[in-house]
Parts: sequence; structure tokens; C-alpha cells
Amino acid sequence: MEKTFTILKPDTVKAGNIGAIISQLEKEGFRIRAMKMVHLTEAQAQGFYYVHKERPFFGSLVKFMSEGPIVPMVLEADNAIEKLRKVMGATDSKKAEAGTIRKQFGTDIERNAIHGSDGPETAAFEIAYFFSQLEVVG
Ligand code: 3AN
Repeated sequence: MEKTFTILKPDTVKAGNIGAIISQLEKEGFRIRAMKMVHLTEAQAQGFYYVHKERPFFGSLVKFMSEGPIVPMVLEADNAIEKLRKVMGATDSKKAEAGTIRKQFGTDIERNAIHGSDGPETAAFEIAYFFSQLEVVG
């Protein structure tokens, strides 16, 4: 079993899609090992996305991720990191495959409903950014 990290982004929370997305994740075989709701400051969002700090969309991404509450979670499954990337779909919701979370619940390349770690090192950093060891079950 592998752990990965996900965030239901501010657009998801605002639209009332938390339940629908969690339901899909559970149906796909993910088990929730940690979950909370937080509203990041811009500085906290910058810290989370520091790998993107040179990218042209960084400022806009940080504004979006701090505009409202989000739901960070730790998920567990076989091959969880790759599996979650598949279930989320392409970064740009408009280009994501039918049935993926981003296609169903996202709007565009920025407001794309959900974040998922892209590798084991990123997952470890991202889990530790939001959760203490005590808050992660199993
Ligand atoms: P993913 O979330 O699919 O791993 P990344 O890591 O390339 O995508 O980008 C991180 C986040 O930055 C994306 N989830 C998206 O919200 C935002 N983003 C990526 N590319 C763009 C872009 N060209 N314009 C605006 N936002 C972007």
C-alpha cells in the first residue's frame, strides 16, 4: 500500500462538490488516512507551491489556492500516486478525459478541482506540510 496527498481546491469547496469527489475517490478504492479543512494564507500557499515559484502562473495559483477553504487529505491505495493522477485527469480540466474528476468538477487549467502529488518525494513533503504524524492513521 502506498500513500499520496490530495487537496480538494477552493473551487470544489465553493461549489459543494466535496462529497461527490470523496465518494468517487472511495469508489476507486482509496482509503482516507487523514483529512481536515483549512483556509491558507497567501504565504502558506506560496510555501506549498514553492517548486512553481518561477512559473508565470505562480501568483495567480497562490491567489486561487488561498481564496477560500480547501480540504487536504492523505489517501492510501495500491500504487496510490499514479492511480490518483489517473483518476484526477489532465491538469487542464478542458482537456481531461471523460469521467475524470477534473473533467467533471473543474473549469480550466487553474480552477481544476483537485491536486494530487506527482511522486513519492513530493507526497512526503506535501503530507508533512499539512499533517503531523499523529494525524495520519495507519
Ligand atoms: P498538476 O496539478 O496536474 O500536477 P502542475 O504541478 O503542473 O499540475 O501545476 C500545479 C498547479 O498549477 C495546477 N494544478 C494548476 O492549478 C496550476 N497550473 C499549472 N499550469 C498552469 C497554467 N499554465 N496556468 C495556470 N495555472 C496553472
